[in-house]
Amino acid sequence: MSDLHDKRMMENLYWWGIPTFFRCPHTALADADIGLVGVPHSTGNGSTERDQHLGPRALRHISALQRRVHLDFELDPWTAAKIIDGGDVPLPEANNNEACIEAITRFYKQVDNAGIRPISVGGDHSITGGILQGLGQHNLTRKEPVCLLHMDAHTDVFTQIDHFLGAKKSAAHWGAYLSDAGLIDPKHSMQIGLRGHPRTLDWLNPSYEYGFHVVTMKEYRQRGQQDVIKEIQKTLAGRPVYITFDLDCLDPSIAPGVSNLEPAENGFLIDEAIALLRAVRGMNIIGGDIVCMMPTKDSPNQITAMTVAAIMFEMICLIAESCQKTHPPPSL
Ligand SMILES: [Mn+2]
Repeated sequence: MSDLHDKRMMENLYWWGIPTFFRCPHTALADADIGLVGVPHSTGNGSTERDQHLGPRALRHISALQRRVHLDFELDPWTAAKIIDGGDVPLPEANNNEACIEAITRFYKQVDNAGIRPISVGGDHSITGGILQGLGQHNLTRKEPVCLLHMDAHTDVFTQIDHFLGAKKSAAHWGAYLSDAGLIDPKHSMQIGLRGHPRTLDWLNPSYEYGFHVVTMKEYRQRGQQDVIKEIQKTLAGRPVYITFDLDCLDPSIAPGVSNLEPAENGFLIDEAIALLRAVRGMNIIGGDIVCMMPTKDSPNQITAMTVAAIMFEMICLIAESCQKTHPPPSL
């Protein structure tokens, strides 16, 4: 039995050793291709329980299970790219959403200056506002606005109300204020998986008015996966892509530990979600996030946290594969 085999075996035991994201080294934000970051923030959406700040800890606990190689891409991401656990965004004013969003922005400006592509775990969906205030039109995007692959049961483009339970840059507002600031380009962004019964009949109007490419869950079922993948590729190709994945786009049966569940209509199953993510394979993906995990509502076997790890592994591989092409491994 080789030492390498023993090392790989041990690294996959989630209950062994010190828990970092996917067993990656916890280092300063420098000299890395990909930084895995926790954003333990939950004051941007208080409409259900407020435990979303516990998401990063839950993922660190379980993610060693997914420190794997990618069979379909024939890729070992851990050698193809330098990947670190960049720690958690410090949020000393955790109960003040507006202060947290600006703290998140300051943190991601450092990430951007270091040239590190971040993959983040929330936290509620308001974190995407802070992250993209830090990344939009800067270094990684080469001063262009970011184009979104946004998977979600909800639009997050509220314009009719100026705060959500007191939070202004809230989990419901980020899509609108980032568009207003020119940090994202809605006309080259996709919103996919919107479903359920909303509070008002005009709920999709702001998304259409901003020009987002909207694919509701009903439209996805009618059109079929391949047709939607083609639209993603046509809309995002050649642009700086950011993936934001709200776990409520998934069916509650595979992700029960999530805030704002939508039980009235089937969500994506894991193969469907992963196929949509792979639509941006080979593109310039500057980063991504996974939001709205609610660890206190997870099942005892932590299926939601394991699903989050699987989605994050997919994002890691999508970016690591491009790093490998930029810096091919030395031939032996
Ligand atoms: Mn959302």
